[in-house]
Amino acid sequence: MTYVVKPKFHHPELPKNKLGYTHRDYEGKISTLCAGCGHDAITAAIIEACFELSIEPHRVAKISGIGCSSKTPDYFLGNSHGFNSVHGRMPSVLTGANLANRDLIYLGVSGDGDSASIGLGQFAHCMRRGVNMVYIVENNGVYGLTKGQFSATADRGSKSKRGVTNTDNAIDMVGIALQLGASFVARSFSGDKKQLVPIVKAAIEHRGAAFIDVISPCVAFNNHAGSTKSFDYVREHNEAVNRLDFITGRTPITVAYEPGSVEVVEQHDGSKLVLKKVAADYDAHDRLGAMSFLQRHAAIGQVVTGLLFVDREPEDLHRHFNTVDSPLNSLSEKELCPGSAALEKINASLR
Ligand SMILES: Cc1ncc(C[n+]2csc(CCOP(=O)(O)OP(=O)(O)O)c2C)c(N)n1
Ligand code: SF4
Ligand SMILES: [Mg+2]
Repeated sequence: MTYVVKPKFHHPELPKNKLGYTHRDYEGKISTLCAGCGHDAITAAIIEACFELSIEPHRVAKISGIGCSSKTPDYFLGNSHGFNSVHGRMPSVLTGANLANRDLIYLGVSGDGDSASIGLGQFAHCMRRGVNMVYIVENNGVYGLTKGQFSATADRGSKSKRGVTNTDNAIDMVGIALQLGASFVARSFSGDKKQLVPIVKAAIEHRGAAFIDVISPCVAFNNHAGSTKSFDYVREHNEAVNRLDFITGRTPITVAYEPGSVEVVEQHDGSKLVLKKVAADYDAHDRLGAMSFLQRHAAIGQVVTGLLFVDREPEDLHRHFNTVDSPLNSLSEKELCPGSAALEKINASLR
């Protein structure tokens, strides 16, 4: 409950990361979500990922829209920057902040209602522009906050809690992200922390638009038989294509992996993704292959999870715009406004 204040004291022996911080330093307020909500498990995964990466909390900006999912940034990274924006508008607010200050880690948190309906256009444009961010959709197939109406990601033929059948086709946000050029695309499940934590870590280190669709059951409105976003359904139909380990640039790979079943993908900053293939024929660098793999499995009711696509040479909006290396908020007035002679030169070049 909001009026319950988290105790400040903690066990003196809590494990510490490289910065000397404990998990408590990455937590936020006490969650007000329903007990058992999948979104709380995603919060825990984000806390774990940031703790393990030894991220300085003041280097993170968490931005969300409206919904139970969009409330969650209040429950993690209490010492980071945060902005709870308007329904469906997280991507444009985040894009603006990112253009002004490229030095922060941008964490966009949204829901399936927030991003697949009112915010669908915003989602599409920030993916196609390659905004350097982690875009997490906490996907429960319903509008949880407004009492469980079907969202646009609800599967056709799935049933509401009251037994009404959804007759609309579902929007697959992973499919759209792939089509729009996102350079890191993954799907996971809030009930699979082992898979979700390394995916979040890898997405944070990725320099480009990283999209993660996390199936996150709504225990109040969409966890019954007939739902395809329930804990039982996802556990029974989960088809993982790979398992991911994430290794930062400085850490040598010491574990011996069986050749053939593992691929090491090096990112720009030297960090490494260790992809353990589960589906032998799956290639996480084949955008078109990923799209048809997804569709074939969706047609037989399977939920494909894992790192579905990663671009070895990602680009981002700053590179496309050829912006200066320094964040705009650190430039002086003279640099931002170079004077009438410079303006005259630009105008002359356009005549
Ligand atoms: C402009 C606007 N339209 C409608 C609403 C009502 N509304 C609040 S949250 C929400 C949907 C939330 O669904 P989702 O993004 O899936 O989040 P969840 O609660 O399921 O996590 C809606 C329609 C609103 N707040 N603002
Ligand atoms: S209504 Fe659903 S989505 Fe919202 S907090 Fe409760 S279980 Fe979670
Ligand atoms: Mg939802």
